[in-house]
Amino acid sequence: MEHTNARIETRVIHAGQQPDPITGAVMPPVSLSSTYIQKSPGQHAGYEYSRSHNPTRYALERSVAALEGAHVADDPSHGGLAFSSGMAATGTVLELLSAGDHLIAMDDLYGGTNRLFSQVRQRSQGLMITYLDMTSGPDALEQAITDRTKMIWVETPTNPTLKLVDLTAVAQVAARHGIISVCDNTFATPMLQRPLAFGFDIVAHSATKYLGGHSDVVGGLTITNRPDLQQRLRFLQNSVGSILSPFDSYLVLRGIKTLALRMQRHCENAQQIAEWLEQHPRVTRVTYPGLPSHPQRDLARRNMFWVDEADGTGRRPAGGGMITIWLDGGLDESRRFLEAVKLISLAESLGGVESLIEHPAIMTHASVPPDQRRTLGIDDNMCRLSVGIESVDDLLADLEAAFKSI
Ligand code: P1T
Repeated sequence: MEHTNARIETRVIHAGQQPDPITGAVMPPVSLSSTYIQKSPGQHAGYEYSRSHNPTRYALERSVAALEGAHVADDPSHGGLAFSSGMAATGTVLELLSAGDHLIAMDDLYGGTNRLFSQVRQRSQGLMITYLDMTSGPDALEQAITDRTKMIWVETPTNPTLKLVDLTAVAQVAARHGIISVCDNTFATPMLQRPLAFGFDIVAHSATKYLGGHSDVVGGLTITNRPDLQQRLRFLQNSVGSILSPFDSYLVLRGIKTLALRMQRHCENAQQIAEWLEQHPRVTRVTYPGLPSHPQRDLARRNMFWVDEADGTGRRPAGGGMITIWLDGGLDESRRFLEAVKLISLAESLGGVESLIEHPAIMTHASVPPDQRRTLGIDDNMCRLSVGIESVDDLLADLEAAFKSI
């Protein structure tokens, strides 16, 4: 049973997995065999070679396909594919494009995505890339489209400035022009935001973050509900070889089982901390999609929400677990603050059970050209906080002690 009609809190635990038919094992076994026996040349039980087919990876792929609302009926993964990292997933999606194709990307992206686009694929694949602030609405996007535009790539909320993209508007523009639309859904997760339901063609994830959830695995995912794109992505993944290992597939699948619970706590903690930070005298600005002061507050409510039948509207707004702040000061103050946190770890990455904090300009977004960083506000006084699921009182106390030191 695929549990596709069950609520998402049930799907995170059951979707894509059945007890092992031979042993009855409730968790999918970690299937390490690199190859599978054939009765006669070309006659096998659906598994030929582990780069191409792997039962543990398939279980993860079916699980995320169910969470993002994909169901490609004739595909063994139902529209999901698991990659060796988020960047491997991104790189393989770019392989859908041909030399000379034009890609329009949101202007704020994870630094590594910007690096892959501008410093690798522009040269090696001959892609033409336009970075666009899509918060200004669909008109600017329409104007940027040329007859060579083949893909639109967004993150929402963006990393690290937490800007939002109107998913419905972008998907409609893309569909009207026959352009493939891709949303990196790493920050929101399918618990809060399901881009396919807004009309997007492909969802990408760094599974290293909330899906894995425990900072102990690096992985990536793509999900699509278009059979043609799934077939092509599967072909490209098998050709390039950018697969997730069976053990890492198992770890992500294990992490996903508690995704609903974890996201609930990430959101509750982050909401409280964002409200507290907004009042703090050492903070000049806070961005968090759950704050009434977020410049796109109405869009936040339309894009990101819990599906909650108990609530009359069926939707309860949710801001996610990421907060970006600008401190009162410059690089010296940021350094002192980041060196002073004790419970919260100064480290790249996000989405784990433990709280992490970082300095985008020096760390995750160092590869973004300085003028682009300045335009986006990725300044020396900006810090990005990934709020974990610890006691919120302990997190607030840690932040307050660190503020005292600057
Ligand atoms: O690190 P990897 O699993 O390869 O994922 C890349 C990636 C893709 N998309 C988004 C939105 C991301 O945030 C990332 C990775 N980001 C970090 C490591 C970071 O600290 O922001």
